[in-house]
Amino acid sequence: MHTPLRSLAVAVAVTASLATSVASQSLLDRTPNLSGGWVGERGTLQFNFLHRFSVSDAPTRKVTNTPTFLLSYRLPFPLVIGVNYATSSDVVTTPALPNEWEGFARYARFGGAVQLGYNQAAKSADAEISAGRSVGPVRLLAVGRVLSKGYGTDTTRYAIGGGARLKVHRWIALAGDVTSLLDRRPGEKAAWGAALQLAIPYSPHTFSLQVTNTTTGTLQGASRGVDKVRGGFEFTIPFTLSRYFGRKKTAEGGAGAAAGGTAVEMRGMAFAPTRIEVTAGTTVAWTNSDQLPHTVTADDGSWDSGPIAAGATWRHTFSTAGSFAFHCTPHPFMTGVVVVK
Ligand SMILES: [Cu+2]
Repeated sequence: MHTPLRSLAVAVAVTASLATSVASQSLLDRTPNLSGGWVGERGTLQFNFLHRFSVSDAPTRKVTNTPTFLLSYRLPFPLVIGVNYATSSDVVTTPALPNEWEGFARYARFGGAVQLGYNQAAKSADAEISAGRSVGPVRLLAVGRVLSKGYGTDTTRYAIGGGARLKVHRWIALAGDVTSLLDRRPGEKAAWGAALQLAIPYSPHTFSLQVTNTTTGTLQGASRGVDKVRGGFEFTIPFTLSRYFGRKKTAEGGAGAAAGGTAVEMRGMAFAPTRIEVTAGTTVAWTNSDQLPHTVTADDGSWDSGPIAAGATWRHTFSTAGSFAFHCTPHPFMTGVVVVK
């Protein structure tokens, strides 16, 4: 078998063996140059701003900025469609095409993800298979990429990469990756990136401070390193459209559930109702209708749901009379009480 193909087969095998569930779209789950296979939360429009810059030598010390904007939408099934737009791109230099567009679709299944896209600057159909596996605070990532017309040439290029992130706190992670084109040409370096990944507490945003030798955030841009270190940051902004469009339907369901008197909904960063009265022996169900995880945690610590994913329901049976105040751990302003008679 031809060497690049064999290497790619190995990469795919490694990727497949790493496959476990892919977490939601957060910089805390990925590295600067690997997507981590995210597809985002259902009904969420995502706007990510990746900004990289380099500084030329003295005396000019010219700062060159290379921003990549991502706009994507997650469909009801695990498929995200999106477009990356980058300027000051160096993906295609002959002729110089500083504006780079990449449209793509990414589908997550069995813990891995497959991405198919088209890079307009390179006139190239590009694909990626990716996977991640979490082992405690460590998450390992692997990718294999095919660029049908790599960097504006008529040559199909292949790349393999791997990375890891170490979660050091609920809101802080360290991340790094290395990706290499197979059969690298002169001037082409292995791509690498290192980052401090931060969740912005009590918000759906994440932020990355990074250094890397890549330019843009497209598959082609993220597969090739150059002889220049860039600083950069990325900011992720999810817009939960389903919060606006899905409201009526869910509100009706909520009202119906409330009539039963044993259901609490988590919506719009609040419990509804905030107070519920039940008889001893009753099971209360909390359903998370938001697009981010919540918890139901007793103020006295006697019971705790742990993270309840978007759309999931958690139940707890109250066997003794009393008043049980609870809150959400990541959002302590979310409070409620169960009164058991
Ligand atoms: Cu919460």
